[in-house]
Amino acid sequence: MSFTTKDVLLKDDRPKTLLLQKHSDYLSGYGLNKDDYEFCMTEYLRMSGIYWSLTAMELMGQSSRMPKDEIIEFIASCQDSESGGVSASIGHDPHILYTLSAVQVLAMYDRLDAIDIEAVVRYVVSLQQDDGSFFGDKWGEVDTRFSFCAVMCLSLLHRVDAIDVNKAVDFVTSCMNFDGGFGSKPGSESHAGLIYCCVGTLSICKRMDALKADELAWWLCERQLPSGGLNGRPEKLPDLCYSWWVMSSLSMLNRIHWVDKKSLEDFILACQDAETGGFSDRPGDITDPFHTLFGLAGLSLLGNNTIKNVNPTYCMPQETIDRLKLEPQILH
Ligand code: GRG
Ligand code: ZN
Repeated sequence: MSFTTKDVLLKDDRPKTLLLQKHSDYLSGYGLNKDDYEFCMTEYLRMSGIYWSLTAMELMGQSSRMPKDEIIEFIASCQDSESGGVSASIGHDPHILYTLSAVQVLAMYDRLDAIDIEAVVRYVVSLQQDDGSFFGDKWGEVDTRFSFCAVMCLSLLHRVDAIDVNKAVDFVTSCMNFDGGFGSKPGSESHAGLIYCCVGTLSICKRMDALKADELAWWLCERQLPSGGLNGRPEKLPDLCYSWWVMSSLSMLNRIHWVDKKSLEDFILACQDAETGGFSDRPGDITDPFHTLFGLAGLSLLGNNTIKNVNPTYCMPQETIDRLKLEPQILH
């Protein structure tokens, strides 16, 4: 057995301040050249890419630099007229992940009228199974991620009542493990990303009472490594996106003070690229919009007041959640 901890070392010449202007320039330039190799290779997740970028820009107060009309038109042309679901890109198959991203973007823009909402509701309802779980699309994969996407999507549309909420909650709680954590399906290993999805589902359904809050928060704060960064499960390297999956969950549990905030902030800042802008998974790696959102959102949860408040359940600006009059449950 090895007792060495998998971790990274933060270098002395790492970025130590928040480079907001760099990140805004990075995201507003992303995808301007549609022939760019990386942009082409990520077409299969374009709709989520738009959600990550727009949310990050909103949190920096820079969303006016995004091509709003082009984005709304793109989303409308990704809705499938048969199923009502939304795809990642034009001509792709609809999936609940991209349906959620589309609804999140339209909610931020206050333009939910741009797609057929009743058709979205029908699509989400059609994916719920007898045991309360959700398929991701017509091919039938079940995952607690999809439960969260379904519930969040319908809540943004004020239509959670269209599904069987009790059964959805029962399925999610059936994925709870002895350590208080959650996996992708019953019996699957606890993983911080899926814990966020399950706690988020219970937060939206106002069933946080179903959690073992102390056990779960203990498992979550144990994810912090000497570098200050967080991993997603034991024996794994730290990754910036877990600053979101772990800290948002701890926030909903009202226990973010269980991690060392200062060293986590140092780790997040070290994941910035001072030349290109953007954040990467670990210091020195290549940046991307996904980690850029979770870097900024993580710093927002840590109380950075140059970034707008992010809602820990929805990973959207708190001002959007307030405008929609949504009140996800947070433990007190
Ligand atoms: C609204 C923010 C938001 C999300 C929508 C899709 C989704 C809901 C949540 C995804 C949650 C999740 C499963 C995150 C984990 C992502 C990730 C880094 C997976 C990598 O897993 P491994 O096992 O990596 O390859 P590790 O770090 O364990 O080595
Ligand atoms: Zn990551």
